[in-house]
Amino acid sequence: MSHRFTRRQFATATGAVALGVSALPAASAAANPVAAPVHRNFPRDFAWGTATSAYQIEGAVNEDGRGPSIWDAYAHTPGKIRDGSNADHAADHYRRYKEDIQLMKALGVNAYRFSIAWPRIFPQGTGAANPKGLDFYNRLVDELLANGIEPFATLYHWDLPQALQDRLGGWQSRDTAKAFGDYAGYVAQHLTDRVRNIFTINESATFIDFGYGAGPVEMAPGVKLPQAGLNQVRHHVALGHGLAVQAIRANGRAGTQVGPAENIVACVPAIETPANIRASEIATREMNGGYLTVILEGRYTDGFLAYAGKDAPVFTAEDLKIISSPVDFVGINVYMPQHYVVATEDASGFALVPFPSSFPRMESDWLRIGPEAMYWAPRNLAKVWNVENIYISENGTSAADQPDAGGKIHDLDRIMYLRNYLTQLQRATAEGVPVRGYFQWSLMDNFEWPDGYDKRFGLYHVDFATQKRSPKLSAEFYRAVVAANALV
Ligand code: PNW
Repeated sequence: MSHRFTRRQFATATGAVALGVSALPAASAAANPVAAPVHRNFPRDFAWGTATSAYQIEGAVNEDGRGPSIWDAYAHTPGKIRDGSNADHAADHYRRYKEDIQLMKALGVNAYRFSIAWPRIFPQGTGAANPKGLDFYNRLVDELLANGIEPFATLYHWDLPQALQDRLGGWQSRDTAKAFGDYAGYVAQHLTDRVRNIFTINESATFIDFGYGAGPVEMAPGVKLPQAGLNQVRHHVALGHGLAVQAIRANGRAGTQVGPAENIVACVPAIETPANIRASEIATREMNGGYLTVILEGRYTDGFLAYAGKDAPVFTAEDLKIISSPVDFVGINVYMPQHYVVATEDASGFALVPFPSSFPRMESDWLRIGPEAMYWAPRNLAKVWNVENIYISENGTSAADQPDAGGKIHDLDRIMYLRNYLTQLQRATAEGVPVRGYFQWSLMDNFEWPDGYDKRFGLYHVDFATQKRSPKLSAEFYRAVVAANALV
């Protein structure tokens, strides 16, 4: 039998609406549970922001004494970037930052996460500072504050000064960790009179695995290390984080809030039973063993060391103390569930469930759609380590973004993605998970690393030929959420 409406059924259905049957009598309206609106609010004083990073938007790579970074060299190497592009001009934010702050204002956000380009501040990585480089961030911060937007600065979003790569092999050397600490101290001295929140390092997991490992994606510097070398890089990056925390405490204004911005390995219970939930907590600790766990506990877990075996990093007890310097908050970038987890009877207590090939994804092939990661990642962070202040330092998606005849982009898929993830975030905050703010990635389309300009993550569309910015439909969605401080 056909499932289509017969002509008669169709006539009856439309007829009912035409006759006004949908206008229910008052008494039954009051009794109708559908009529009761549920306010899914976020906490008072919640920070609503957007996020960007220096190399992805600034351009002006030779301006005002900026030194080269590993991403300049990498992007200019033929064959490395999917569309053959580089970020020499990117979104020209270095010149258009005032206009871009007005885009934020139009969204109604009260916070902005940006990154500082280390090679603008120290063109050679160490040595003489470049005051003109710092001046850009002074102008940016002043303009943000004048517009009522709280600046959150990230110190390292992957644009390592090329000089440190040439001289030291980048993060393969602990001297790079030390140089990073010195740079952090300098920034703290000059900006923390106005910048109250600092993220140290963005997504160590991503730039280490893709920059130094044999991962499915390659990023700068594009060095392929064996496992032992990779674990040593990991250790140096964690050490760099700890040295930066200490330098900010020593040189920054008292009360400056500092923490990492990590691509947490989000472990989600495959089915939310008590046993699987417990397994997801155990997995969270083990699967983040190379970075968040050592930062928050001051030790590598037995599981991490056993798994690494002879490839374990070389470290001292003093290193672990530095790495675990107390932080004020933990920032996590949440895009997807890295793993679904079930409980097991064996010693480990958990198993990772393989993903079926039909698991849904957004436009970037790595971006799996699993909104409940936005509940479980902060929930397990708070549960496992008693973290009291959490920021979602990034969340967002690429989309095909096809303009209609009038040029408007109706990015319903991005709205779908954001609404579902924010629903799970509200579930977390309603249960008391201490998430203090959310930074949507990204304010506008930008240079998406090895994907070049081929993948667009912005709430604002950027025409890279004219640098014109236009709001997509998702910008209107986000503005409505921020204005209501609730799901809409
Ligand atoms: C993050 N993955 O990168 C970065 O912090 C941003 O700079 C970037 O633009 C954004 O997310 C969107 O990609 C990631 O393959 C890159 O799992 C790749 C992955 C995750 C995060």
